[in-house]
Amino acid sequence: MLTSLDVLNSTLTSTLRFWRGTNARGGAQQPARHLQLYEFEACPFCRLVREALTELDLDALIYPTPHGGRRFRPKVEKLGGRQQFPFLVDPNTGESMYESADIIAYLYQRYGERPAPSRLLRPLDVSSSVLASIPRFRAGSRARPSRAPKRPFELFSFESSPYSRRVRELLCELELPYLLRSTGKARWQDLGPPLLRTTLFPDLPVTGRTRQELLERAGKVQVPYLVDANTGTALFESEAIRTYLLDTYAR
Ligand SMILES: N[C@@H](CCC(=O)N[C@@H](CS)C(=O)NCC(=O)O)C(=O)O
Repeated sequence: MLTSLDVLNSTLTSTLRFWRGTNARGGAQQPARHLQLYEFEACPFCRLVREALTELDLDALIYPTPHGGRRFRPKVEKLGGRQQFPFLVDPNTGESMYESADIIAYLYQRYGERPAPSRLLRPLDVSSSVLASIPRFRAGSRARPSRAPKRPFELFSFESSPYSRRVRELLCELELPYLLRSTGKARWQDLGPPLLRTTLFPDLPVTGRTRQELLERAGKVQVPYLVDANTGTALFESEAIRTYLLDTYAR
């Protein structure tokens, strides 16, 4: 019951952002080395950057920096001079930067094959992203004690996915780094939950870079999907993933 309410509430957050961060329009060039993004889930500016990652179909190493976090916040201060988020590091070009608008423009210019969305919409984007954080209250905002894994996890997710958000929030609070495998929808037939697609279009082959990979590796296309190479665990289902993370890494 509580889980269903939480999913509903997470759905409201995605609705307040007009479901941006759902579709991956291909064409972006995958960087040779993973982009590194220091951010926290509840931050409205960070959300705008995460949406761009989905829409450009870019993977990135996510280093969570919730309030009170001690694992990655000091690194950002060392690299950039202050604790402000989001902060992007691109090891391919040696560039690093603050400011969500600059990061989004950079990602589109460097890795997209189309112009970044107009900055004229920026005030609407920022205000709706601020509103979108409200239903989630403090989720993905404050650090909780945890044990650091040796290797980052892999998380198949797309920004607007209400279920994936619940997992990302916990990863963020526990300051657990992960390789975000962007799993945005590659065509309109993929809209809605996985069951709808398999019912309406049972014969449609899976398309999308990470969607095909997910099918091959895990047998179905559903997010969130967490892979923890530290323990050899791989899981679907947001509630099961949350329980696993709390049992294995929370202190
Ligand atoms: N104009 C900046 C604003 C960034 C910003 O204000 N970020 C807040 C979090 S939403 C922050 O870094 N706060 C400091 C902190 O969390 O310690 C942007 O668009 O990136």
